Amino acid sequence: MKTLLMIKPDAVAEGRAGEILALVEKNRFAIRRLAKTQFSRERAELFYAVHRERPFYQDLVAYITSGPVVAIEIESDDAVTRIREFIGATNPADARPGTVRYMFGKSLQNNAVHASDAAESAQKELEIAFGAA
Ligand code: 3AN
Repeated sequence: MKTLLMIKPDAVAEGRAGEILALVEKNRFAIRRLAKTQFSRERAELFYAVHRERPFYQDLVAYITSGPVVAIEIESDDAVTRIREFIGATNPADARPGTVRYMFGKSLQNNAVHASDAAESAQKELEIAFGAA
């Protein structure tokens, strides 16, 4: 099974991508594709479409388009669950020590990384992040 792990703009801008990739490798997740890319507003709106009605939607779109992201396609058994355990809780303040968001997240919005929350969203998000084949 495949999933998308994505390093968000502020973590990329602060030069944290290498450290986060090193953790991915240390945890023996197989990296199938890797791309540094900047989301257009259209891609961001598609990517976060499930949050369209939430009050933080516009901020989220502005944030994710604010600079390049690093998209990582991960393949493993149970990839969605295992990667979400690896990154930790959405709010870094609630994330367990050792998780990516505990180490690199700064706030609920600036939480360093994104990971797909289900197999179906993983498929859709991989297409948006890497562009349709
Ligand atoms: P996750 O990224 O852990 O799947 P979601 O899908 O609930 O979390 O939220 C998507 C993104 O929206 C989060 N990564 C976070 O950056 C942002 N977010 C979620 N809830 C809030 C909130 N209450 N205020 C601001 N940003 C939020």
